[in-house]
Amino acid sequence: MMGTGAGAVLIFVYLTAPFLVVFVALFLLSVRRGKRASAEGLRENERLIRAAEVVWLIAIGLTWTAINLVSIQWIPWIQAQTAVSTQQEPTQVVQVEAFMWGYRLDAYELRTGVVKFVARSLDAIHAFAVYSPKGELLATVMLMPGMTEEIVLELREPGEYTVRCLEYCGDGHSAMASKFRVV
Ligand SMILES: [Cu+2]
Repeated sequence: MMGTGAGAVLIFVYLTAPFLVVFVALFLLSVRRGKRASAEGLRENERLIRAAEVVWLIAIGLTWTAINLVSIQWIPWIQAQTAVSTQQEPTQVVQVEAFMWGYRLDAYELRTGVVKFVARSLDAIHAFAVYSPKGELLATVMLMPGMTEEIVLELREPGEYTVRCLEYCGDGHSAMASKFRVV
């Protein structure tokens, strides 16, 4: 949990840094312009407009920073605790066939616990991605035709899970999905 949180903060910083540079540059530019304006002895209302621009810039910057800091807790993968990759022995095995454009799972209703998914593609390259009932991506594996892939997941949370394809595979790709239920 700790590790994931630190990773999230790091990514946040990486994403934020370029915007911060632009923001600081705009801010300095604005301040310099304001100084030049007062040196040139602009009329009072023009100076007010310049001041308002700086205030506006600061307000936007602060709002934007606040929104980013507050919303970091809602990045879904920080909370992805409903399933974990595990070394434990599976108590259930599900056979998965992927094809253009859908999935065939040989079980719809599973019990909470350790589940092994044995997946293969019947035609093109697909993916087998599992999403929790909350919509968090739990695991994904690429399915090459002719090869069998296995994912072992500990599914802790009851509810309806979604299976999706994350490898572009043609016209029906975006609708290529299936469901299973954990009780
Ligand atoms: Cu696909």
